[in-house]
Amino acid sequence: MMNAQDSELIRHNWTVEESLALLQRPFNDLVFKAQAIHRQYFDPNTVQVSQLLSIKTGACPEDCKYCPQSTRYDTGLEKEKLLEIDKVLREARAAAASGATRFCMGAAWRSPKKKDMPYLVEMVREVKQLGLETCMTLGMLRPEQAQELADAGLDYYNHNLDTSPEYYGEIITTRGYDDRLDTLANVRAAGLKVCSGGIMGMGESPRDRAGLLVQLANLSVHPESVPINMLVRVAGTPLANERELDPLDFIRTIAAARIMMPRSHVRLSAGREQMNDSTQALAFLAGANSIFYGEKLLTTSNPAANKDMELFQRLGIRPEGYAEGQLGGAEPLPVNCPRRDGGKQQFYDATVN
Ligand code: SAM
Ligand code: DTB
Ligand code: SF4
Repeated sequence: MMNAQDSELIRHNWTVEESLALLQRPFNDLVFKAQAIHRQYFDPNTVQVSQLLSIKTGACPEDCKYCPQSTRYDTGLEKEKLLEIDKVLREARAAAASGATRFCMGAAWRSPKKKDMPYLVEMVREVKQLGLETCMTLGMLRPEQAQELADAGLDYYNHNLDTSPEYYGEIITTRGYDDRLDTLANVRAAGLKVCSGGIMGMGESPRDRAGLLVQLANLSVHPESVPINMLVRVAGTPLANERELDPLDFIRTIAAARIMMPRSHVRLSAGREQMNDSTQALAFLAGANSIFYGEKLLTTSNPAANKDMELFQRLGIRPEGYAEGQLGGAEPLPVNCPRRDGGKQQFYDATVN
């Protein structure tokens, strides 16, 4: 239900000029506005924690210039067949035990094949039984595939728009922007929650970053989850030598995403390992409230879990779903799951008001 505040702040008619004007505001004004909006919709000291697993690695036929998994670039990646369900479940149990509340499974596919669907359905069912939220990112989905995954109990589907419609052709030629929008529409129509965002630092202009945010914010329902990735420059990919984006411009993008999609979780996504703690702290101040946790993203590395928990502790941040009285997820919880004691031991035992 929309209240008066929502109807003013939750908009779907953003223009690129407005979005660009946000990105170009004085930094303090922009971050202050983002934090003020953030506080109207979220606990400012809580961050959602997801863990990623690559269930099928490498040998992807697509030509995404940023991606180490494309078969077209020699990145030295060892390709792997589809992981066995037992192996996925072992990883999911470990993720739950170390504090993640969502488990995201990614495959280096253009789109899933018919023969893969029973395996994917079974995987969703079993991971859900562990009390974790489930997310998949498998490439393009047709309506009936999205429905099959939704019926299996999948919670989220990740499919990024990556950049603006204008810049997209510089980065990917094997599928178009409209293909991506079609998949997002199919995912939404199936009743799945949408996770969609992009990558910063691919040589795009501020107007392209503004254009991406407009595409996301003007969807008929805002994506529930908006991953803002900093390009991980992988040797062998065409973007390996791209100039590093000013971290403050990355923070600006997070702040504008927070302002334009106030109720969405904005994820400080790939690229954290290359960021210092202060940049990450600024991202949380600008309204980021989700991270990928665990030593690995899909194929590249991520900060060690203990380093993240130390940062959370220094910032007085609690992982979402762990505060007393806020325990989420379906029972039964796995043995050793920190949610059994509210996560107090593992994460955070100071009181922040
Ligand atoms: N193959 C599927 C697809 O492309 O939709 C799913 C997996 S794909 C690796 C998921 C997303 O990871 C991409 O859309 C892209 O946004 C992100 N990604 C891939 N390589 C990246 C990199 N080097 N740096 C930052 N993000 C990256
Ligand atoms: C997203 O936006 N970022 C994640 C997830 N969705 C699938 C992937 C990041 C991948 C980074 C490069 C790699 O580890 O291969
Ligand atoms: Fe394939 Fe996805 Fe990588 Fe593109 S981003 S090359 S579709 S794995």
